[in-house]
Amino acid sequence: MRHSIGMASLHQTPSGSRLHISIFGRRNAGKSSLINALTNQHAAIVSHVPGTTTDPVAKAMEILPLGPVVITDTAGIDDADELGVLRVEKTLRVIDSTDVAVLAVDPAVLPDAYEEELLGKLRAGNRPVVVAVTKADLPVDATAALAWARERNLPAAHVSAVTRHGVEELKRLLIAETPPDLLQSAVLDDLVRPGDCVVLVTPIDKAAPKGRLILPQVMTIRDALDHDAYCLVVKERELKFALGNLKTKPRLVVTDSQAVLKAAADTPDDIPFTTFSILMARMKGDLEQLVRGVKAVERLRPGARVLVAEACTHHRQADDIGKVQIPRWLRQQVGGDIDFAFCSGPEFPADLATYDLVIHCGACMINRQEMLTRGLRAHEAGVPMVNYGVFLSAVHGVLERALRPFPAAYLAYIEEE
Ligand SMILES: Nc1nc2c(ncn2[C@@H]2O[C@H](COP(=O)(O)OP(=O)(O)O)[C@@H](O)[C@H]2O)c(=O)[nH]1
Ligand code: SF4
Ligand SMILES: [Mg+2]
Repeated sequence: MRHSIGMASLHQTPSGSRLHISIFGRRNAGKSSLINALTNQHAAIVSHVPGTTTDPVAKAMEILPLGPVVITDTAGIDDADELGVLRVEKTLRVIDSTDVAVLAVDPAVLPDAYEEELLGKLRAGNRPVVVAVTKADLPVDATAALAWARERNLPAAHVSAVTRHGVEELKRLLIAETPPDLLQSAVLDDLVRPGDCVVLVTPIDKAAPKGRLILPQVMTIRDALDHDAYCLVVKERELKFALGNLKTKPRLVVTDSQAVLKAAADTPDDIPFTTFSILMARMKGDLEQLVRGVKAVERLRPGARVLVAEACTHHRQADDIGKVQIPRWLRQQVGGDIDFAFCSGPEFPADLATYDLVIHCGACMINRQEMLTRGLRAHEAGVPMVNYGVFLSAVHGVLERALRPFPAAYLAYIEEE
């Protein structure tokens, strides 16, 4: 027997595909508070008593926009009472499972041999390190702590867990330092389990390339197989018949946007349903941010400034989606003229704050790291950002249904502003 479902699920430990971030630093450096600030949750225990959390505690959580992560609070490994050997062993064990390390430094307690030794071990293991100089709200001069980081070529942010100053900057550094393949998530992550059936609706119309399927379709099929699930690929015409013939309900129906209205009508309401565009938007960027961005379209007024950003300089066609179709739909939605600016390729303007909305392409030619960084820059500038796929699902009136399989993004969509 080649496929044992039991084996497969063992193989897919939930933390396997999560980014592992470990927070190092001495007791009271602000590690637990920093974790809370990063996650907006009270997941780690914060205490005034040194060493309350005495063992490395790993917790799975969601850090937006990084996605699912495991954060290890390394409380206790600076414990002077503990036998040196044990302490070193614990540290090395944590470093082993670390993808990116955060070194928390209290500006009032300058780094010394403890931090140097830790840094040496992290560098020996080739682990990227970001320094968080903590407690930025306190009247303590952080110049020396920041200089310490700079002299060692370590990116550093000055953060406060109290005011959240610098938290976005820290996230940006984490994204920049993380090896891109570790930030990459798969198309169907968290959506299918071994043994599930996924139904893919792929219209074969004039726009479909001859003799093959397009990349998002192929990627989804491949990823279903990687998840030990199986696929049924149909054209929209056969969908209803195919669903009727299945003995068990499929876990998910995914459709091409071209066929979204018919596919939605033919898929019973209790079967999770989404589009390839939404799957790609989630894989490439921060779906929740893009959903908030699409809601901002409703607030646009005539005369608004909108940046249409494309990540590559592909050959443009007469009815180009970015230059022609998107502007037309946006003008229709807003009911007046809009001041459009366009950028393409690696240029992404520094002065984002002058725009009322950024509408980004599907980002197929750039990685998740770059797209997340663009999203964070828009967020920092206070500018909503949406992408073509999410915007078009809204234009087609199917966004609400297509978001239901993604609870956080769905909540962002239905929540009152
Ligand atoms: N004012 C201020 N106090 C902080 C900040 N971060 C942590 N603290 C305080 O510093 C102490 C140690 O913080 P904690 O997160 O428990 O440090 P840990 O031992 O490294 O986990 C606690 O009293 C926190 O309230 C901050 O950003 N601003
Ligand atoms: S969606 Fe892909 S092909 Fe189109 S502009 Fe963006 S990166 Fe280029
Ligand atoms: Mg702690």
